[in-house]
Amino acid sequence: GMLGFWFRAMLWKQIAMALVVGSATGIALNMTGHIEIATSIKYAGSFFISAIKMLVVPIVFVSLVCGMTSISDVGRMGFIGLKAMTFYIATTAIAISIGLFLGIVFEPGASINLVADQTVEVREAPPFLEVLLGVIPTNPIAAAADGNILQIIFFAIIFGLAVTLAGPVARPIREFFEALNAVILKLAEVVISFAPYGVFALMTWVTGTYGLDLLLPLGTLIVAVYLGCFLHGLIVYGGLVSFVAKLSPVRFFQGVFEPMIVAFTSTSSSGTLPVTISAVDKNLGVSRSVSSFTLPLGATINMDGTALYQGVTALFIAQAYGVELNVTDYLTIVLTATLASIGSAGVPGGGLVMLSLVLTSVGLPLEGVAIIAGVDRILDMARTALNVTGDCACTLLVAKSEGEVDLSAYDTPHVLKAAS
Ligand code: DAS
Repeated sequence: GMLGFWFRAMLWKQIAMALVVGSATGIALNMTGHIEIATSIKYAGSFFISAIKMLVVPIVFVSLVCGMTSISDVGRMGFIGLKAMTFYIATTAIAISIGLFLGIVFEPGASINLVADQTVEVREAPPFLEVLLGVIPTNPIAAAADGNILQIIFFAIIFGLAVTLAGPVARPIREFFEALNAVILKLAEVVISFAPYGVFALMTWVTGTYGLDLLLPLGTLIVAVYLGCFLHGLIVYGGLVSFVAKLSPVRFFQGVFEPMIVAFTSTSSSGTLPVTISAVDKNLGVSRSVSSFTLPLGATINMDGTALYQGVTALFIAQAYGVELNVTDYLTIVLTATLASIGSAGVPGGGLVMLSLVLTSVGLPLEGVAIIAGVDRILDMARTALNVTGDCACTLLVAKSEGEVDLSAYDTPHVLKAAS
């Protein structure tokens, strides 16, 4: 019967069903005035999110150490890093441009008339030298305890290199990490199998607390951000995968479906990492010598969805307050939104915090953030899903150019792999 049907379904189908049924349940609860039920269901979702987050630090560290010990050529590693960074920054700039374009075309703030009650002083971008210095952990254990991904990446890279450099004597260490990696990936698989229930609970909560009425006044803004994320994903990532990597874009999107939905409902790229790493490994056949480095890096600095959202919302706020922007302002937004998206933490609402940087750089009133904050969760879902998809697309492209994609794994239909 129904139960058998549910348990026999593939994981990605269960997740897709949970998304639809959860949204419908939330809207029904909201319309019948049972918002408190929707709010309490959130806790079921939080169990799932906590369980994945539990795996972030171990999976990033262990998989990166394993990735490093499987690389014999250090120069090549640097080259992979350079390629990934170039890709990350270029696609981010494209994303903001799409955001600005949609902001101009849709004019989401045109119907809103607000008057700023304070003049804003222009703020400077964050000191990047400081950010760079912050990458070196003075205490690696503290870095792990704080979940500071950039510091963990740094320590894992030099630790992994040292294992290689130490030669035969370090063989037990390498084997130990290989075994640990297999265990942690297994653990991730177990946690991910609960994704449908987490997704159901989180969707019920979001749609139940927002309801349809609350979304209407800012409807154009929401449509612009969702459309932008959709277009960027389809055209930029779909295009790069088919024309540059010469791989099937359909397989790509099938393969990253699970991390996309977990990102969509959890609104955290860092939190989604275990799911992302496992999907890129299993569904796309990317070698971990590339993915163990580019995925955690991407989850921390590559946020195309966040950049796109910052572009659209900056224009939204300018329109709502009747501020005219000139070409210099647009260029400033492209620059500061690139920096702001790099600086955003991969946590819920990380991009909203950094939005203030973009606004002040062109003298827009900061109170605008308050209006956005009301619907930020809805916007966060779309941008986080795009952020994570971008990390996967970049990883696939870099791996393909390095000959590190197992093409037979990539071409095996996702459904068959799930069944085996
Ligand atoms: N939600 C964040 C992420 O994890 C970033 C943001 O808030 O824009 O990708």
